[in-house]
Amino acid sequence: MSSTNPDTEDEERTEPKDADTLFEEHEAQLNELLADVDGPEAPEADSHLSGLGSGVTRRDMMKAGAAVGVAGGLAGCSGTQAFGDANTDTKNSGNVPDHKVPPGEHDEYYGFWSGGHGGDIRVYGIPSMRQLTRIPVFNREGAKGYGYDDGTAEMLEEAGDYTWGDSHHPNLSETDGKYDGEYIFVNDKANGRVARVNLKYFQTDAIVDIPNVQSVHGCCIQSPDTDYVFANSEFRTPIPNDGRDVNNPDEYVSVFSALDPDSMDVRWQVEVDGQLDIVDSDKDGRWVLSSAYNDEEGVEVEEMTKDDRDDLKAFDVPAIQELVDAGEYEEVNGVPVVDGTKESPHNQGDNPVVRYIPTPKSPHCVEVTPDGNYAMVAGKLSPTVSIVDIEKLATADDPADTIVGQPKVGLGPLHTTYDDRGHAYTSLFIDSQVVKWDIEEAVEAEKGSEEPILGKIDVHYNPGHIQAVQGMSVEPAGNWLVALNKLSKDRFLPVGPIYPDNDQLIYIGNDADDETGGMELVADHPVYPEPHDAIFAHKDKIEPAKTWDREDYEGEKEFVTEENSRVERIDDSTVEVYASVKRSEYGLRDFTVQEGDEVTLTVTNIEGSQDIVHGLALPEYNVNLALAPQDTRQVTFTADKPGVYWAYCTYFCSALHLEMRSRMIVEPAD
Ligand code: K7E
Ligand code: CUA
Repeated sequence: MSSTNPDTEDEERTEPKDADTLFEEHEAQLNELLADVDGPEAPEADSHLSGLGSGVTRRDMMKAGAAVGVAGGLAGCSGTQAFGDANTDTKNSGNVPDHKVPPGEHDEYYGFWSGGHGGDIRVYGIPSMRQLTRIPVFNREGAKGYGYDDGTAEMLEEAGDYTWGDSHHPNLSETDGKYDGEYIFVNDKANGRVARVNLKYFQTDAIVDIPNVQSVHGCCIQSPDTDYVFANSEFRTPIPNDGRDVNNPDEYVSVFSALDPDSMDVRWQVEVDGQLDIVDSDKDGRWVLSSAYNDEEGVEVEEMTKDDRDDLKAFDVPAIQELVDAGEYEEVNGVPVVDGTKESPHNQGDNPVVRYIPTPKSPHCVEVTPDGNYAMVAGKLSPTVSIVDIEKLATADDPADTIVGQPKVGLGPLHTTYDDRGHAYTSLFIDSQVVKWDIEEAVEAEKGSEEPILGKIDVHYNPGHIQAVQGMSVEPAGNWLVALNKLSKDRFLPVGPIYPDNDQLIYIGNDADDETGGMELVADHPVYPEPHDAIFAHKDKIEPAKTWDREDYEGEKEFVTEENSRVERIDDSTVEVYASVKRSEYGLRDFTVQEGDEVTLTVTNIEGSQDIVHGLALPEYNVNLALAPQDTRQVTFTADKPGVYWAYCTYFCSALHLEMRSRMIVEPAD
């Protein structure tokens, strides 16, 4: 590996660039990296998918040569140079298992992707990368009738009635640190919400709009037993944000929120100094760590990037819960808010409830190792990853002493994931690479050392999150890794100016002593904008229902049979219509209401067979129900347009699907 430079860290600390220079250099460097791809280029012979880091690297190196120089100035690292000219003959070693899954066979793992500002969760099979379904969460979605039946529409309304969200971080619920297949919890960065997806039905069953926060970025569950769900507010605002202190940014705050995973109520919040970004839990139910940029508490980019260090916040959750139980809080908008600022009385003495740990430099993520020993904080504007020793959080006198290693990994480190053999993998946004490194070696090496690096692989291009199978749990699988690349540039047929992202599948099951450390690129996969993170679980951990269990809605909604399909007039202006549905008919061939009636339609799919789904759509009434077998849905609307309306089935369910209709007659008022 190339030379180490332990001085970098000090140089960076003593001579920070001024904000304008830093910002300009960063922009110029990004522009260079993204510049001048006019059209798809024929792949060079040696830049085939499995030809790692060859043609593409050289081409980009030509273009980005100057830029790398700038970035070197920015972050004090020569980054790709050690690898750019390396051996290009890195065709598939033959040791990679086939990622293609033959017709009729199943993938080994589920992958759950957040959909970014699409607001959904996408479900993929790993390793085939086939998309299996999408789960609408913060978005309305016609294909699943989500947001159209009364139940889901009311849930979305009560959670703020926004029509979209920005989902970033899906988390699987755990028992004993292992995925238990019950729920996914996911944040909405845009509107400060957290949602829960029930994995029995792959359906969103709760959304909470968290008081006192504007945006939620970091989101995690508490390991090992999902006793809490945690949410970081990224944007500082006055709280309550009701018009007070709008021109007084010193009064803006960020809070850390703890939710009850069953009721989805906010149990408490902690106000902090600085800001919060991403969050992860230790594996013992005590410490929860939040990374941060903008501890400067700036409102403009130059201020936000001014300082050389931003504080990681480590929350002592049981200690905070004790304060709340003892009434040591202020209630704001109905939520107990504990003072976790540096000056707080709770943070004096030997056992502060929030520890502030300086980390370089506007860092991005924090991810805890599968054994729970360390948390990795990727430096973003620093080429390092800071290794926090979690055991030391309770004992270190100086919080800075909890940082026990700081390997220099490359430019723009954002996210880290893990295999089952003591290796960490970090995404390098600016270098467009994934770097593999040895965790214990990095703890032993001097800070700023490149010695722990085992290899780097080019990805295409600009990776954000990377995830290895079960790398966030106590049971990492150590075989597949996906790099969620923000840009695909020239990798796919052009589809207009909004390009797909590119998720790349990388095999990490080999530890070869070569330039990539054995990592092999296996597949490109275009994705609709814009996933941020993903989480993977072995298929045996997830047990989806094949049909609805009607006990799950008994007492709330009727199970409508063919026999009790009927129209009930409740009063002069209210009508209830009940209809069953099966191949290829509705329980009512027609139903009549009066113009102006409020109509509640209750429909049950009485089929008992898996995969026989029916719909009920009513043209010009915006009615769109999707009904899985044994499910009942309701929709309420006002019959304000007289005429004949054909209710029809939206799922092509049988040879008589087209004939499968019912007629709604709306008689004119006079
Ligand atoms: Cu790095 Cu929102 Cu996890 Cu995007 S976040 S990349
Ligand atoms: Cu039921 Cu088509």
